[in-house]
Formats: sequence, C-alpha cells, structure tokens
Amino acid sequence: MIKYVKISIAAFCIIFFSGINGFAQQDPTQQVITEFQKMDRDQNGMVTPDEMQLYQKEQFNELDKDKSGDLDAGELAADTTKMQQAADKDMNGKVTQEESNSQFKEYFQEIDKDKNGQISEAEYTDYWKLIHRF
Ligand SMILES: [Ca+2]
Ligand SMILES: [Ca+2]
Ligand SMILES: [Ca+2]
Repeated sequence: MIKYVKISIAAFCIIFFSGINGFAQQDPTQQVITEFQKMDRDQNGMVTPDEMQLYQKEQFNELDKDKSGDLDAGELAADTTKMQQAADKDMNGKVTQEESNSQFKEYFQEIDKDKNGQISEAEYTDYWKLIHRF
C-alpha cells in the first residue's frame, strides 16, 4: 500500500512538472497552488507554521459571517477548500476556533512530509493530490 502511494506521487510529479504550462485555470492543481500562494505571505516558496496559522484565522473569520466565533453548518457549506469542514471533531455541525486551530496544526504535520518545519509547494500539492485523487 505504502509502496503504491509512493509510486503514484512520483508519477504525479512527472505529469505535473511536464504539464504545468498547459494546465487550464479550472484545473484542481492550479487551485491548490493558488491556495498555497495565499498561505505563503512572504512569497519565499515555503509555508511556515506561523503562515499556516495566519491563513487559518483569516479563512475562519471570512467564513464566520455572523461573527459568532464558531462556524455553523451554513457557514461551513461555503468552505470551498473543505479544510474547516474537516475540523468538526465532535461532529456537532459546528466548528469552534479551537477545533479549527488544532485541525490546521494537524494539517501542517501531515503535509510537511520531510519534517523540516516548512511546507513546500510540492509537499502541499502532493498532499491534496492524495486526498482528492486528481
Ligand atoms: Ca513563506
Ligand atoms: Ca458563525
Ligand atoms: Ca517540508
């Protein structure tokens, strides 16, 4: 199983890097890269834990339309990245700031494959490719 996943990442990288200029706007890979660039504040090509937390807060506040401090089902429906939706650990249909915060810390650990404390664009796109299988 692990072997299979590694092979598919390698295959993806080849397709990804050789085909990047040909990708259309609506390509999911392009959307993921756009999201990565939003996270990468200083645009140095790496996302730090601080940058991840800033992104989390911004995304949360943007979705929290009624400023109640948590995201209800209606607000979560507007979450196009689905990153906040996954944070509802107790499955009560609401995501608190605390849940959201700890979810993004988990994301960081999961995405940072080489454990160097920073997320590269390749690590980020590989992660979403595995999740969404595009
Ligand atoms: Ca950065
Ligand atoms: Ca709310
Ligand atoms: Ca890394």
